[in-house]
Amino acid sequence: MKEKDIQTATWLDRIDSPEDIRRLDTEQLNRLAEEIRERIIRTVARTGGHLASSLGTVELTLAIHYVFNTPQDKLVWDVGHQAYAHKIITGRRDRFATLRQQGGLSGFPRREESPYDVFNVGHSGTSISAAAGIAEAQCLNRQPGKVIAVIGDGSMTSGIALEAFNWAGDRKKNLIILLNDNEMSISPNVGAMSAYLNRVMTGQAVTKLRAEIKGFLKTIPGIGVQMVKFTRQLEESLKAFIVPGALFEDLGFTYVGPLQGHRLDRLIRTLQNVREMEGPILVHVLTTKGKGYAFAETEPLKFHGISTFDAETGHSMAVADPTPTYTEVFGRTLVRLAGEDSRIVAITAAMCEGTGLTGFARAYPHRFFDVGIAEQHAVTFAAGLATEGLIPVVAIYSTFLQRAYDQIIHDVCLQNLPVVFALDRGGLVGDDGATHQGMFDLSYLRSIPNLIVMAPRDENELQRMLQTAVSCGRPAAVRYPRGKAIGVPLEMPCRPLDIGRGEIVAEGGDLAIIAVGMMVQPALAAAARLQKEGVSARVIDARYVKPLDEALLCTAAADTGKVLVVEENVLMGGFGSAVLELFARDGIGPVRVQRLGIADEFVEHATQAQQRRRYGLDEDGIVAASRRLMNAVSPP
Ligand SMILES: Cc1ncc(C[n+]2csc(CCOP(=O)(O)OP(=O)(O)O)c2C)c(N)n1
Repeated sequence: MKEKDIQTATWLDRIDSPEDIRRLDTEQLNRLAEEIRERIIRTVARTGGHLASSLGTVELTLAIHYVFNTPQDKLVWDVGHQAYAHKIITGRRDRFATLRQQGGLSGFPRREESPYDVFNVGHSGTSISAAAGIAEAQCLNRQPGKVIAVIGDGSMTSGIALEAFNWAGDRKKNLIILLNDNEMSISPNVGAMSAYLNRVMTGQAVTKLRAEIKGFLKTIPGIGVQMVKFTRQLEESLKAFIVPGALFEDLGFTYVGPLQGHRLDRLIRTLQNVREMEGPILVHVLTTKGKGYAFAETEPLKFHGISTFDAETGHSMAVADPTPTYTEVFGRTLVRLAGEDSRIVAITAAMCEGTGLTGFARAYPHRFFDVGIAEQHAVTFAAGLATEGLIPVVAIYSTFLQRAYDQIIHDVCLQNLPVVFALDRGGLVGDDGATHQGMFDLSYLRSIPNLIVMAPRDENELQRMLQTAVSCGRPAAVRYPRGKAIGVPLEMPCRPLDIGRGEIVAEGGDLAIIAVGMMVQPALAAAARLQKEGVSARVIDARYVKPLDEALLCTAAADTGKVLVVEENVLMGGFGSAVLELFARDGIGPVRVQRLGIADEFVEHATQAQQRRRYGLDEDGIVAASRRLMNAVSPP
């Protein structure tokens, strides 16, 4: 940097790596923290992203990089949505403006991006397992260094985190867990662990009170000393309530805290001590979600994950559009159906708002269950409810349901229980990127016996499918996309569908475009364009990935001899595979089949439209594939 630049530079301009931070004093660090906050707010206002969580960890991030020798010391983030400050100070400051955009920085830590990103994340609860693995490997490799996991109180409730915690407490390897406790998951945190952490926080006050009572009792002549003895006896049994972190101590960790997470001086001093300690350590850090940005502090839920907004007012920049999202239509339909059938209950794994269940929770609080970030538990819990005659609807993002695969098979489908899976964010999800794509579900669900798998082409079909699912008496999954619906009217009364029946939505005889879910609309638009070129395409909305409408699909193949199958799912094992398997089994032919879907690769962050374009999953792509199919040499 030139002399003149140095004079006008902010502190942030001088930070190219954590090395630069280690040269600052506390006051300079505090100013740097403010500049980082400002940078995060301004950037996320333009790109969208996870704001509140990242604002809450600015001081913690600086303290970690100040005290520990990163990247030799390994820092593992949980979920990774709170790691924006980490990105900014680890050499990515100038690229931060590209956050979550095609070709830009990922919204989550990525090993491919930086040596400071030790482990790729996006799903909750993995940090302790990963850090424990790294700690074991360091031992085996006789490699020095500290391993630090940063996990939120919400993620700490997930099964994998508790499994890892159980393991690490016993293995006694050097492992530092920084529990970032802001009392929030996306919504306020739930469960006994959260209640315990709350007691630990207030336990400090109890300890003080206990000392005061003891002092007071001693002053009472005669009975005072006896009382103090009695208090001591009580103390052991009360330990769990009044000694901060006793639960963690009992499980093999040294507990440190609770610590004020926005006081850099104290954080640094404590972490310097912790760095010298051996064995598994849990440092309990109290932070405020949205810290330093009043709008986010007041409404941490709104600013957890937000699209573009005006940084001055906090108002969303999204263009007002009355068309509901699929999520909203799902939520409203479920409230309506629950009014008609008291057996319907709803379950979320810490995603009440995201999955559109807020209205349900308000209307039927006793029939609504937020189980925390615990997808496996959510599914088996639903199975338990179903054995007692209830109709549970488990609303989960497609990507997170991956966690509960065995529970779907072993606990729901094997017993043929009427659990409904409402799979939100099916298909390509956009800027959250590779960890959040819902592109595997058709493949991972269609191989499971007893399970019905459907995908709606519009919101009216969504309500019909949901009605079909809650009334079919078997396990059923309805898979729908992220974002706005089509804007079609919702028919009332809403009629359920025949199971396993697709529909011809455009007549034609030159080729058949068989689409499922959100691919039906671009298929229709493509057919209209092809018509102008003199090609008449029959468009079929398959509706069901399982069971297939075999007669409809085989007739289309026989009539046209040319079939294009379109799905927003990985090509392997998905809907197109099901169609090919059907044609092979029944010896349908001669027929030429082409498939459009997602290639055998992970899909990086970009807009949904960009992602769809990449795989030809839009009108242009379907037109181009249809032309190729028409021009291909006819089968013998
Ligand atoms: C397996 C899984 N389920 C759900 C989510 C969605 N999700 C992202 S962040 C989050 C809350 C995390 O809370 P916490 O760990 O306390 O972090 P905070 O945002 O409060 O800092 C949830 C539920 C996820 N990422 N992974």
